[in-house]
Formats: sequence, structure tokens, C-alpha cells
Amino acid sequence: MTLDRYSGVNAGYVLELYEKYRRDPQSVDPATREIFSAWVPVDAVGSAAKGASPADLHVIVGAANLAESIRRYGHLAAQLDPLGQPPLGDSTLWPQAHGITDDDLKRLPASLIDGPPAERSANAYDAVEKLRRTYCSSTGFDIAQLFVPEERAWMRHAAESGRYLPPMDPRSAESLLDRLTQIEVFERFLQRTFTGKTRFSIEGLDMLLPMLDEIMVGAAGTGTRHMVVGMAHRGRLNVLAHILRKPYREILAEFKDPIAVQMLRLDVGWMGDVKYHAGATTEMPAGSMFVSMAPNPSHLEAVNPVVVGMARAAGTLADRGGAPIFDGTMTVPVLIHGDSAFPGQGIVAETLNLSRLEGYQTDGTIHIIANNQLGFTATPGESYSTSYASGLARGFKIPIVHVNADDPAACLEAARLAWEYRAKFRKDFLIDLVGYRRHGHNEGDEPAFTQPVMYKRISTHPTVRELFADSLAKHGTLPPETADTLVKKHYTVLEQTLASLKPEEDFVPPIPTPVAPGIAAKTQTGVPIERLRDLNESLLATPEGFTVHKKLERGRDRKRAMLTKPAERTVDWAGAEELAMASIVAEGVAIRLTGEDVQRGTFSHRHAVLHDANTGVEHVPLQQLPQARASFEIHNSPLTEAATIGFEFGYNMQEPRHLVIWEAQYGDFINGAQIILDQFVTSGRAKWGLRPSLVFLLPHGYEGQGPEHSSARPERFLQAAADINLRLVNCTTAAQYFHVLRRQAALLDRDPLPLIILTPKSLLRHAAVASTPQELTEGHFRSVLDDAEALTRAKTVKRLVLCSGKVYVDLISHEKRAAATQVAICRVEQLYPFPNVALREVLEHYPGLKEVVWLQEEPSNMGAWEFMRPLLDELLGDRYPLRYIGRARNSSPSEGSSAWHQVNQKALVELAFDLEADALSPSVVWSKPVRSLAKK
Ligand SMILES: Cc1ncc(C[n+]2csc(CCOP(=O)(O)OP(=O)(O)O)c2C)c(N)n1
Ligand SMILES: [Mg+2]
Repeated sequence: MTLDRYSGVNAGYVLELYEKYRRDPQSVDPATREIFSAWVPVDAVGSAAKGASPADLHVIVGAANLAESIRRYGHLAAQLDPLGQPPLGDSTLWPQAHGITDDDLKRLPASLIDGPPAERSANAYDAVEKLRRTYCSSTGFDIAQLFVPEERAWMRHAAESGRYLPPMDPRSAESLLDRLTQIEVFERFLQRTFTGKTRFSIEGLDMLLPMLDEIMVGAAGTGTRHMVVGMAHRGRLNVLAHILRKPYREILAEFKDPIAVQMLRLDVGWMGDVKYHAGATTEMPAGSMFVSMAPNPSHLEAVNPVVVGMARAAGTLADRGGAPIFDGTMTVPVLIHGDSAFPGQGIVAETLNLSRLEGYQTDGTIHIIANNQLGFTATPGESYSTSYASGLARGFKIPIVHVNADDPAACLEAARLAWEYRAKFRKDFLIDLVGYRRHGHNEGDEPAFTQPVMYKRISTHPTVRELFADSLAKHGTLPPETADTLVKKHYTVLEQTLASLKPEEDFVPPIPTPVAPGIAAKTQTGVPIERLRDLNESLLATPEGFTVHKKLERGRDRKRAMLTKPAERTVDWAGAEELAMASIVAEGVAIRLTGEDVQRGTFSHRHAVLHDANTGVEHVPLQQLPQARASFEIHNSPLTEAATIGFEFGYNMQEPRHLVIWEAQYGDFINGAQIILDQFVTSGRAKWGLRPSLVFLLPHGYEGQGPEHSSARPERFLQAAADINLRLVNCTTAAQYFHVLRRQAALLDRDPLPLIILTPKSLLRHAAVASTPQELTEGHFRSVLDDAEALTRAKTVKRLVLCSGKVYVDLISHEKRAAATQVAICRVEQLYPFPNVALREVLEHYPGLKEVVWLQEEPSNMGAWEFMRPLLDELLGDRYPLRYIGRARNSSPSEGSSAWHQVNQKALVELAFDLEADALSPSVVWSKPVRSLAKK
């Protein structure tokens, strides 16, 4: 028999033990001493063993292998399903698989098994049985994927020592029974009072709440200031009532669904949402910690990054210059997932992927899968290819603990472990809480149509409250009548609340604060030239000995001279942006700017982070501003749209006074986050009374790059634009960009709205886009820019061309522009809110006007045309006909061929100047006048 047959960790363990024995025979227990006294391996790498009895060796290594198998794969034999479905099991969990017997184990010392079970056992058999009770009972410790040995050892020790198992003394047992009764009675009362109304009962996963209690206690006990919870529909009302302490009165009033005149506040953009989507915030009784639950749309798991972003903001100190400071002990995100949604929705993986990235990490999110073994009607086999619902998370090397939801002590242990692990290792932790769903998917649903066997079993399965009460009574911990007394107590509270309910008064709609009209238009955003020069000088300073890449020096030279001549167009897009941001942090508003490659800028124009050409050391000018009174942070985001935008949305919700900016690589890619835009950004105000104010920078413009990289799909935002929910601008000058950013910072408190900015690509450095320093020092953002040149010959103008964005530059750069004295070109810089007043003024400037044209480079079913058309119609009335010049309706945003793009672009620009012309290209439309002319 040679030792190398047992290579690997287990042989290593035996050798280690042997080494210990060799150095000091007294350091191992007597039985081990006896074995080793007869056995001498030649060396520590597994050569032939001399003097050992082959049988003993075989048994020692077999025992060590068995213990290791149980530690690694014991979860496969854990009884996780409260409904009794037996576990998969695994043959390596039994002695036979390792060539040994129970009797062999009984002859071996317990110390061979190592760890806490060994300390309390007479022999290896006893220790293995204890291991089995730890790893193969109601909890499955799925931790073999941990790559850091210290973490693995900590988890194993925590599990095997049972040090996080709760004491079930009479007091704690009674309070847990009281809590479980409160949870169950709440659902039963709602079922009885509002039969069939959807509430997405928690029943079957009731332990979720006591687990959240444990996490809260852990968090509050270590000085956490903010816990942020994210969850979907299942059990949400129960969590709102009992964790977020939303008064029963308000919840019951929502069930009554009253309609009162004061609730209809369309004037402030509020329409409300169903009760199981609402968010809430509460302060813990001692005032030490806030607990928030983010509002949630139906879109499963979409809230994940929002919650993590909220938690990040809650732990960020940003009230001084430089980089902000994140302190993970201040904050903890807790995400409750569905067992079908977790593996199925990609945003879960996206959010997990943020967890260790510098710009996004929160020192660990605690995840709980509320696993009821169904997704509507779908079974686990129809929902995921992994063994467990949690399988996806294994790749992130975080601990996963599966636990049977009918075992209260095991559930509480899992919650405590989660908190302690997170606090110690500052990483995510996942609990897979395995229960069942007592009713149908919702309360009007018949589950037995699709799951007859399962539901037959559920119909006779006692609730966890009943099981726990019975066990307490059986062990004499509590008198048997306590259970009924508690049930009555909780029913009484709910019945009394219902009896005194005044639904119209008790219903509390989260209506957003109204804003005095016109604030945005009145906001002055100029910055005195001396201040700008000061800031510019600070921005250009580099640390002693820092070597800037030589190709960047030319740009920096230009910046040095940028503000010397007030009336010359010396300020380009990037220069204006940097000055705007510097002035904003100098005024005390922190900035967070993220997106793919934002530090350099997709088009190599920003260079907000300089890298020393020799050493690679970074220098961030906006973090070195002596004038700054708030922080600046900039992070290249991972290649993710949905989760990163969700994250920024959450950050913005939590810290509305920071200017939060997300930049798309190209504007197109924002549609990867369409759910976040639709469900949170553009409708969060109307549904939940939120006041988001994050900024999107979306490169947009037709430059012949094909169907992708051309359009940021402004039509999507315009379709969602209504009442007071967003601002969409397509500005054409550096100064306008400067002012719109500064306006956004100035309005964060008074009139916050999401701001979408369509930004240039090739025009970033174009002379036509550059502004004079004077334009930064004076005035404000202008929603419409009239044609300064045409105004000098206003009387000759017969056609007013309205356009927005980059196509304006194509128009004014065209050779026909100079001779086309009958044409004025006006830029609509703000597409939403529609600049009605400003456009009305423009019309008055041209006394000989005969027609108005909306010109765009996008196909007619995209861009702003379909949004503008009825608004312009109304504005023009019967005074002027309205025409359209642009690409024809198309399913694709643009031509794939650059040459074909040129043809179309030329055609539409030429049409603008030619009052007689007919179509020049089959794919460009020169529309007959629409409605107003037809009416004449
Ligand atoms: C993105 C998305 N797709 C589909 C749905 C419709 N839907 C609502 S709940 C549900 C089942 C969810 O199952 P699971 O995640 O296990 O949660 P459970 O309802 O069982 O708690 C489905 C398919 C949805 N809400 N969101
Ligand atoms: Mg489910």
C-alpha cells in the first residue's frame, strides 16, 4: 500500500497530523498517537509508507476523505424541502464510498475529523455523525466554491460549532412564536376580509421576516446607519407592515382602494401604483438606523441594482473636495429574490458582477432567495439549468446557505451567519430559503390545475407557526394555550383597525412636491470669467514630476489659452464640460460620473483621468481642485447598461443632492436598460412620487456609421415624456452644454427631473460647436436658438426650418446656405418640455414667413417628428403650413452604407434650401404640408 494512492488534500491532512505528532507526540490524542507510532512515511509528498499497516492507512485516509466529502457535498443530502421531497443525496457521503465501515470509524480517534465536532466526540464515528447533523440536516452549506481559505475555514467553523444557532430559551421562543403569529394572522385576516384580492401572500416562507429581524439587529448593533431592502411581490405587504412598519391603517385603506378628489393629482404628475409595489422608509425605534424599501415595478429583479446603488449612496461621504469616501459599515443592501426570477433575469448576474468593482461595491449585499419551488406555474426543472435556484451565484465565490423554511432555528442561524460573514469579509452572502407557496401565484389563482400533487400535500401541511408552537408545547417550553392567545391578540389589533378605518383619510398617496412653474427657465447659470480662469488654472495643474502623454499636451495648451479672448470661439465641448463640473463642485454639489470608458471618453475627448506616461500613476484634475467644496468621482463602468443605470438611479434616489451622470458609449446602447428607463426613470414620479434627477449623456447623430452608433432613440424618451417627468435636450454648442449641466445642478433641490442630453460625436471638436468664453459667463441655457444670421434679413425669410442637434451643423455648413436668403434655420435645443413660448417668439421674428419645416436626419417614425408634429400643428394653427423633411419611415434607424448615408444626408439638406424642389432621393421625404394646409 503506498500513500500516493491517497494524493490530495486528505493525504495532506494525514501527513500534517503526522508531522504534528512527530514534533510533539503529546499534541495529538492517544488513539492517533497509537496509530502513528506504528507508521512512518518516507517523506511528505507521498512516497511509500514504511512500517504502517496497510489497513490502518486505508482507514485513516478513508475517514479523512469521508469528512471532507460531508463538508463539501453534505448539502446534497440536507432535507431542505419542508414538503418532504427527499434530497438528491451523494454516495460519497457514506463510509462505503471510501472503503471503510462505521466500525472502522469507531476505532479511529475523533481528532482525525478535525474541527469542533472532533472536540466533543469519543471517536471518529461520533465526529462524523455530528458533521452529518451540521451539513445534512435542515441547512445545506454550499461553500466549496469559496476561493479564500480563510473564508472557507471561517464558514466551516461557524457551521460546525453552531455558534450562530439561536438560543431557544423560553423568552426568545415566545417572541419568535409571537412574530410568526403576527405574520400568519396578517395574511389570514387579509384573506378573510378581502377574499380573492391579490396580495401575494408570504405563507410558506414566513421565516423570511424573523430572518430580516436578525439581520437588522446585527446591522443596528454594529452601527449601520442605513439598511436598504429590495424585493418583488411575494410577501411584500407583510414586510412593509412588519419590517418597514407601514401602519395597518394605510395598508387596509389601500385594499379599500378609495378614489377621492384630493388624490387625483395629475397636475404634479402622480397616478399611483398597486399596493405591492410601494416603497417605504422607517427609523428603528432607538433612532440608530433607517430601513428603506425601494419601490418596485412588476419587472422581476429590476430593483436589484437600484437597491445596491441606494446603499452605496447611503454609505458615501461627499461633502468635501477630492474623491468621495465610501464606508461600508454605514450601510447594507438586502435583496430578496424569487426562485424562478433569480436564475432567469440577467440583471441578477449584472448586479452580482458589480459587487466587487471599485465604483460600485457596497462591502457586501445580503441576498435571500424566497424559494417557494414555483414560478407562477413553472417548476424548477422548467426554470433553471443549475442544480439549485442559486447556482448562478457560485461563480462569484460567495457562500450559499440553503435552509428549510420550516426550521426556525436553522433559518435564524443562516441570517446571523449572513450578517457576520458580511461584516467580517465585506462580501455578498446568499441564503436560499426553501419553503413553499401556500396559495396560488396570487390569491385568485387555482394552483391545483398545474400542481395537483404538490397542492394536495400543502393543503394538509401545518404552517411553520403551528409546527413551532407544537414543538414548544411538546418540550414544555411554553404552555399549549399560548399559541391561541397570541393568535387572538393579533386578530384583535387588525379587527379594531378595520373597524375604525376611514379609507379616504387613511390612504396616503406619495404625491411629489409641486414645483413653482418657470423655475428652470429663470435659472441663471453664467460664471464670472475670473472664476472660470481660476478653475481652469487649477484643472491644468499636475503633481510634481507628473508626465502627461505627449499627444495630450497639445490639447492642454489649447485649454491654457481657452479663456484669454472672451469673444473668440475657443471653448470646445470637453472644455465646457470640465469647467461646468469644476464650477459645480466648487459650489458644493458632488458629482458622480460613470459609464463605459468615461474616464478617457469614448471619443478620446474627456481625459478626466490622466495617466503618468512613465509610471501609469493616475491624476484626476477634478479631484485636486482647491476650490472644490464637494467630491468628484468618475468610474469606468463594466460593460453593462441595465444594472449600471439602475444603480445610478438608486444612487440618485438616495442622494438627490448629488449630480449623478451616466454616459452611454453610443446612445443606442441605452436601450439595454429600457426596463430601468420605463419602469423607474420616466415613470417613477407618476407611480411612486419619486423625484429622480439623474443625467444621461447619449452620443447621437447620423454620421454614416450604420444602423447602430447613429441614434440614441430620442423617440423612446419623447414617447414617455408627459406632464412633468423629464427634460430632453439636444444642444449644439459647448456653452449650451455648460449651461444645461449647471442648470441641472442648480435645480436638484428646487425642480429635479431626469435630464437626457443627446451629445455630439465627430462634432465634439468642430468649430461650429465651440463657444466663446463670454457665452459661459453670461446668461443661461436657451431652449431655442434662433438664426442669428437670418435675423439680420428677417423680412426675406419665407421658410423657417426647425431642427435639432447635429443636422443643424450640416445645414449651416452647406454651400447653399449663403444664397438661401429665404430660409431661416432655428434650433430646438430642448425637445421636452416643448418650448412653446420660445418658438412662438421665433415665429414673430419673420414677418414674411410662408411655411415652417421640421427637418431631421432620423427616419420619420423616429427622432422627434412624430412627437413634434401635433405640437407644432397646434402652435402654427392656420397661420403656416407645416412640412417634414427627413428620412422616410423605416424599421432600421439608418442606412448600413456610408455612401448611401451621404446621398440621403445631402438630399435632405439640399431640400431645406430649395423652396421649389421635389424629392431628390427615394429614401428622403419631402412631405406635402400636413394638417394646417390641408384645412385651408
Ligand atoms: C420580467 C418579468 N417577467 C415576467 C413576469 C411575470 N411574473 C410575475 S411573478 C412570476 C413568477 C415569479 O416566480 P418566482 O421568481 O419564483 O417568484 P414567486 O412568485 O414564486 O414568489 C412571473 C413569471 C414579471 N413580473 N417580470
Ligand atoms: Mg417562486
